[in-house]
Amino acid sequence: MSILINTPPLPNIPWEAKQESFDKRSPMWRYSGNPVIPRNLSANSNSIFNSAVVPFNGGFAGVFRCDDTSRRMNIHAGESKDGINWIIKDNPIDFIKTNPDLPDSEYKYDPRVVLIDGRWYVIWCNGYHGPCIGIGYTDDFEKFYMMENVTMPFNRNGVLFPRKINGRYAIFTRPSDSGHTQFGDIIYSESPDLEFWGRHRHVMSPVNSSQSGWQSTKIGAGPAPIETTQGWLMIYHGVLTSCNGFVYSFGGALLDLDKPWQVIARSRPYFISPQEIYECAGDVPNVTFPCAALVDGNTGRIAVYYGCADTVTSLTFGMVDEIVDFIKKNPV
Ligand code: BMA
Repeated sequence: MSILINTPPLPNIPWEAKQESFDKRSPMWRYSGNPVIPRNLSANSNSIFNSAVVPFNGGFAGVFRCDDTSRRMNIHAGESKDGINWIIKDNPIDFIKTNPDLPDSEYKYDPRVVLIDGRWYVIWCNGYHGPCIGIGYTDDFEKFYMMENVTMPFNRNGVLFPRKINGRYAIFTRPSDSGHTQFGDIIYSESPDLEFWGRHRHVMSPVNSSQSGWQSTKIGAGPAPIETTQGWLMIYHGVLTSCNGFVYSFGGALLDLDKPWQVIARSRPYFISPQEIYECAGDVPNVTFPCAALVDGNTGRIAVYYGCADTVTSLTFGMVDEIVDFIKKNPV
């Protein structure tokens, strides 16, 4: 029995056992075959990173951030039998508007995908007079429908919860500015219908660098929160400002199940920071950016997909009970 709640079994989760040599200062270890998605996997891609993967039809499906060789940002559908070898469509998703008045999207990036009540919802950072949070859905990963933007500009890192909380849909966002924002807190909001959002609650701010430098500039939610008996497990990225620019790492926090804006514990050390060559060298050096987690409800295995150096996509593994223990034993 794992500490997971409402999480179905996923016996074919991509997995590689922990090696003896693994770095015990983190509860997560990297896949030895990283990166799993190279930058040029689809016809015109300059880079494929910060992407979302879910179990689908006995295999896996996903929505991938592909910047093309004109350096335009867009999201593409993809499929895989094993979660490691992917086929990604050459063309971006052509969203069908659910309302003819919906404004066009100037660009799309950093998607997340979550199953709520039998439908797959896709959220992304949407270009509409600056970055804001876009949302749509699909039932088959073939046809995708776009809904009204969740937020006005400027906002990034929209992450939906996998179920309603107290009868309403729930989301994290990260209000920002139009540039390479120097600040960023995680905010929680609720909606009765996925269109009108309110009841905004502050969740977490960056931490003073004397306590936890990796998350001292800004933070943003990553994969959809994972429900456990110990609270929602939120894996999130944190940013440090160095003399060479931003450094993106990730760690985790536990949040109250009924009031997810209440933080139970938050990790002081990171889980993963840019250390491997594919995390340190690329279009934007020193970025590890998680957007999706596969979870096996039976064993408690977790596989996190994360973008590396804004160029390729990699996998890292952990056990839910060890991750939760690590957060509780090493809090900020
Ligand atoms: C953020 C987003 C991410 C990116 C990160 C590092 O603002 O654009 O997509 O991974 O910067 O460049």
